[in-house]
Amino acid sequence: MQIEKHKVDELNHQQSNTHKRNFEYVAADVANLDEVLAKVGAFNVAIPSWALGTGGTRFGRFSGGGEPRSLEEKIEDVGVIQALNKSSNSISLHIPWDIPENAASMNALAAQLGLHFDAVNSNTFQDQKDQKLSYKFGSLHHTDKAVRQQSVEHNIQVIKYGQELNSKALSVWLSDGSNFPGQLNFRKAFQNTLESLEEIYAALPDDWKVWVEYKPYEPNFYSTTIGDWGQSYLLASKLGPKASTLVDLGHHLQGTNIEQIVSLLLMEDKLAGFHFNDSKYGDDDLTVGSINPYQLFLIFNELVEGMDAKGINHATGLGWMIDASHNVKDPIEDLLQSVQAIKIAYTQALLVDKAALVAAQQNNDVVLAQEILQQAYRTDVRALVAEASLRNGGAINPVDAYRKLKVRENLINERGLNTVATGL
Ligand code: RM4
Ligand code: MN
Ligand code: MN
Repeated sequence: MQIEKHKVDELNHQQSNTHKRNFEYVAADVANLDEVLAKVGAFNVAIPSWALGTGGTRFGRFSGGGEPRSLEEKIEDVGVIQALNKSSNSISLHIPWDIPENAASMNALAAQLGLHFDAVNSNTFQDQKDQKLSYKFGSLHHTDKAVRQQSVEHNIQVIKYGQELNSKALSVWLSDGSNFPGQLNFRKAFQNTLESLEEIYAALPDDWKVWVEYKPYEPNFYSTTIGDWGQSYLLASKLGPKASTLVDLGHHLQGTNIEQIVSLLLMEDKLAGFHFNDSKYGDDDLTVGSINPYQLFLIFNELVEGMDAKGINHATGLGWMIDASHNVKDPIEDLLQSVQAIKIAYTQALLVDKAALVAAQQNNDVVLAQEILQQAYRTDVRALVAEASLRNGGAINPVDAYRKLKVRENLINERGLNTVATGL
């Protein structure tokens, strides 16, 4: 299904008076309004191919109707998201969940919808049908060289698929670890991982990057071989300039100061980008901004400050991706909400009075520093986000438009009620 632009325009028209009033109210206090709107308008977040179907947990999965049955249909769903929010112009594939059998036609379909392919993700955390050796005890870190070799080859194969789609980065997330004390020699596991990653690194095309994701636990519950940003950073440093650390917001123990991690990785040119999601307890993969929007704002505050210090382009300098999915929402609505939450946090971070904050920090004026941050955080910037979307031809309110245009009902008519997408 494709969204007709005139229908979005019509809905916007119906909401234009309210929008104008809200926009003028907030815009009056924004000194660099055009710059803010241009930056928000240029900001895009990649959609994960594995989150377009209804997500599940290990206890069950409750599929919704009209789920995409093929990669084509997933690309079409991202086209719907992009048509509504004009901030989701790329899709990130997980291989082998989504193998692009016919790259030329995938590229053509994506281009027709104004999309391109973002980072490709490898999968050595599950055994596939007909796979020779098992990943039960890990992949790149495995004690058996033959298993390591098989997982290296899989990653190289993923790069090849990615090249055909004009992707520029490989994301590696390993579930490798141990479930019980004594199971693993940490040092050997780390060294095996490094050696395996070195082989993958050597196979990267010149203009490619490899992004190393970390996660403290699950599915292994005693140790994870790339368990935190220190371990990822160590690997990325040893590998070389094409390697950096990917921060998935759900991959931290409770209370971790993620914004500080982000700040330092950025300082060291080792921040690859993000898998955005939100969490209450662990890797919950909840809708971005649904649990802790203040933390998201604080992360964006560090990002904006750090990227500006280095002259990095906000829209294109880092990898912005969502990695969220759950089983009680319509996946497209969930993704629309996530992108909105990211844009809201980003816009608020752009409103921080940086000169005043620098002065307050210099003077150790703790109260004023907090006032400055919260002045931006407590500004209702939704009309600024809406205005940026409107100027790009998107909807003032993407979720509302999705419902009013009856997109899910149309998808169910087209694809049926009992469809199950590959993915989480
Ligand atoms: C992991 C991790 C990876 C994602 C898989 C599906 O927890 O977040 O990025 O690819 O889940
Ligand atoms: Mn992730
Ligand atoms: Mn995760």
